[in-house]
Amino acid sequence: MIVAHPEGLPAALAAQQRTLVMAVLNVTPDSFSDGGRFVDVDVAVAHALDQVRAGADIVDVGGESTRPGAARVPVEEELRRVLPVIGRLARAGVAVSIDTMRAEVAHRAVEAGARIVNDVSGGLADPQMIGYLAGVDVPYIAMHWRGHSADMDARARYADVVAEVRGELAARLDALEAGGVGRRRVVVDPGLGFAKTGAHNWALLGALPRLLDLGRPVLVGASRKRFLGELLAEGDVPRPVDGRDAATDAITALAAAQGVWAVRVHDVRGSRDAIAVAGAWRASASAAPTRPAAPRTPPRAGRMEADTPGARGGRNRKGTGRRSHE
Ligand code: PMM
Repeated sequence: MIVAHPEGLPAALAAQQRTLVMAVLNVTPDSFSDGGRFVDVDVAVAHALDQVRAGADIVDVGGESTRPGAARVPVEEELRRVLPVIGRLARAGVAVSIDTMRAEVAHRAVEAGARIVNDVSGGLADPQMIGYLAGVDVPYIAMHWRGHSADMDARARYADVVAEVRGELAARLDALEAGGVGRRRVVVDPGLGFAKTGAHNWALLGALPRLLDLGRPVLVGASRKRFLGELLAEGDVPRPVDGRDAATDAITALAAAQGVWAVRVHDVRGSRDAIAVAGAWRASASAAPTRPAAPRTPPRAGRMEADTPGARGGRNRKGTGRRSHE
């Protein structure tokens, strides 16, 4: 079951009953996976429209790379990169989110037509962000974050990564609420790869239900990230970025099956297919016939397989003549 959509989402998205797909559009010269490809406005807009045709629900436009070690860009440069692209996409009817840590960029992007603010710092990088958000009604994605890219790898220290990330996200929800940003508008995100090692990322993915029970929609951004390159490495050589989409799609399917609100991905079609598979799987699981009644004679002691569903069906076939699909 999908956790409710955040308040303030465009109606066409709020009507969807499935996990949403947010397409990545980095208009940066240096992002790890698509850096430099979309710095030209026409190329960026054409790519975003392709992503929408492939099934993207949201296009996430970012003008500042957050790859580990990246330096910050001046605000004027970030604005120069994102505003023309957002304006064109918004006029074309695309639901745009602005991927920024800066209140001023969020403000100008929303004025230009962005409908969602995606802040990888969860409001920690810019003291003006919460005040800005309190005055508008757009949904806000608050990602788990411990510091800027330049030194975030040094902050990847946890005694219990799931408990700490969960607790730090809960603290952001409280801070946002105290600043006038109601939690019903907020989506939370574990921030895979941000002050996290591969092991931390896997621990968080394995504990999605604990993040979902914060009571807020959850967004997962695993697409093409380093931990997938490490998972698929041959020897010491990580799988290159362009060979990580199938693994990303697998994460989308598993995350969608658990009810995440959205995935942020580069390969939109693969994730839409994965979401369709997860949806069909869940629907068939919930529509499965109820189990036949338990056998009257208790199973003989010492037969471990008597507790498996297959063994139960076998006994029923023998005992009642009923088959499981009847
Ligand atoms: N990851 C990146 C950038 N923005 N936003 C959210 N909400 N969650 C993420 O995991 C996230 C993000 C970095 O990846 P990229 O370089 O492919 O954009």
